[in-house]
Amino acid sequence: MRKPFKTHTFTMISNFCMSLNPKRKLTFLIASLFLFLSASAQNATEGEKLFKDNCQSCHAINDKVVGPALKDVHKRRDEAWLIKWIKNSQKVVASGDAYAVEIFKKYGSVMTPFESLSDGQVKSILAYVKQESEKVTATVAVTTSDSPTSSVADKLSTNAMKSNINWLLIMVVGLLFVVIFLVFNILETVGRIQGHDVVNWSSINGFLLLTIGIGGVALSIWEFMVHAPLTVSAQKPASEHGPGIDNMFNITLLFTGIVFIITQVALFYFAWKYRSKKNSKAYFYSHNDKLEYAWTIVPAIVLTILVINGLKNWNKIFSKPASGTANVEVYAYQFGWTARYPGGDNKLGKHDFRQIGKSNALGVLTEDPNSADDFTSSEIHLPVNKPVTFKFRAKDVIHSAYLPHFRVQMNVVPGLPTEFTFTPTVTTAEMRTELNNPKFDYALLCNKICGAAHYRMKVTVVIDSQAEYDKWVAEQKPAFTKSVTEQIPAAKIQVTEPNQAVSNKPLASVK
Ligand code: HEC
Ligand SMILES: [Cu+2]
Repeated sequence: MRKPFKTHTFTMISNFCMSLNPKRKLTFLIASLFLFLSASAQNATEGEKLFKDNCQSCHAINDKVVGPALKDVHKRRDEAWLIKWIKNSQKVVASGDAYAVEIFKKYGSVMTPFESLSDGQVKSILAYVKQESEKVTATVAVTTSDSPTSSVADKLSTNAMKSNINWLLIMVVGLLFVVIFLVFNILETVGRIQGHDVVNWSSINGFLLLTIGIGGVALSIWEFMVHAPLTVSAQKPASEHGPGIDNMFNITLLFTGIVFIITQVALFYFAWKYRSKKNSKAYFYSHNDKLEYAWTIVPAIVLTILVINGLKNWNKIFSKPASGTANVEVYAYQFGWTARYPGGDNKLGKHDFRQIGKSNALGVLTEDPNSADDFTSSEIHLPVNKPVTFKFRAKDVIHSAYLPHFRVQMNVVPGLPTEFTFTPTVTTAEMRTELNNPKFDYALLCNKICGAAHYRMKVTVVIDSQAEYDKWVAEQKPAFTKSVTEQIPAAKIQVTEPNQAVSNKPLASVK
């Protein structure tokens, strides 16, 4: 048993040293530089954005998500095939293409058709995928290429090496504990021989507890000062009810913070102060009525204040604004969000889950005249300073709509519509200036672990000025016309032809 252990340790140490070899680092640098220059950067940048907007909800480069990992897909299929596939995969499957039929069978779900993407756009997505595929291959190749002597190291990727280093650290720390343990063991034995205690465990424990107490409180304060300002809660709220929520948080934090500091200081200080000493005797103290009154009544009062404050805010948030509320349906599915806007009539068409299908992802009833001018969007636009009601609907499992900047969160439950009305008060442009970050965007995130690609459930929310918003609405096209929802039996459809003039009316100007 000794030998393999030694060999293993040796490999780990040699790997560790290898990772520090400057020659290796240089090779890696040159290789990445070459890669960077050779990739058609411009193309791939556009591709990256398109990929993130359209494909990322189902695909990653190296991992299987809903669809296959796209790494090296350019080696599997030629460009013409890929373009056809991406524009309409079902068409390729229907044509009897053996490869297409096979992957469709294997994954069993339908990839969204992207007929609106131009060939050039698809090509730029493919360029991005190619660039990303090569990045990963290159890293592994460089790691392994210059260690010709070690056959074990040849097989190790960068990750494996990193984890070996961690193991080494864990071993060192473990050994340290063993040494400390042995030292104390020896000291105790010495004490026993000499007939008096060499190690005073009570003092050591008391001292350690005091250190942990001071260290813990100090770390909490540090965490607060350093990381709290980086959170969204530290930014000014971008909705009308936001300050109320922040206020509640702050008051709660103030009270709990005071209690936290007092109890932690007392806990650890007493553990140290009353550590066992020679000849010290415990003081018997059965109870104190005044103390018990105090720690019952004070928290009761504080909690009552917090709850009343909470109820007041709750009522304010959930009492509907008198008029002018625009409805937007926010539809959650694994793994993404689709917003449906009511169009000019400000009425969302009815829906029925039985209608959910290939080209009617939301299951909207096209025979409902109200749906004729409804349009969908993968980005949520809202006009500033207008109340909006989000009507939440889920296709599959429970999701949670979280808009941290607006201090909004609501569960999105299949079969149980929920809603939230709020008024955004700061436009995206204003927030960008405020934060001095030209790339800032509001986001709607899923806040319920809903499956493997939960983390991808993020869409951009844009708060426009009324003029920008009207312009955006005017550019949208009705989504539930006959041609888009052709799979519904013709007899059932009585779609009134979409009326451009009506549907282009800005949402908020409709009462
Ligand atoms: C709704 C989920 C979804 C979206 C969005 C999606 N795909 Fe797919 N994709 C799939 C699935 C599922 C498959 C596997 C085949 C099948 O079931 O039809 C697939 C297969 C593919 C393949 C073939 C992969 C292989 O290994 O041969 C390519 C290429 C591809 N997708 C590219 C894209 C691109 C590019 C986009 C974005 C423009 C995209 N997909 C968006 C779900 C999706
Ligand atoms: Cu989710």
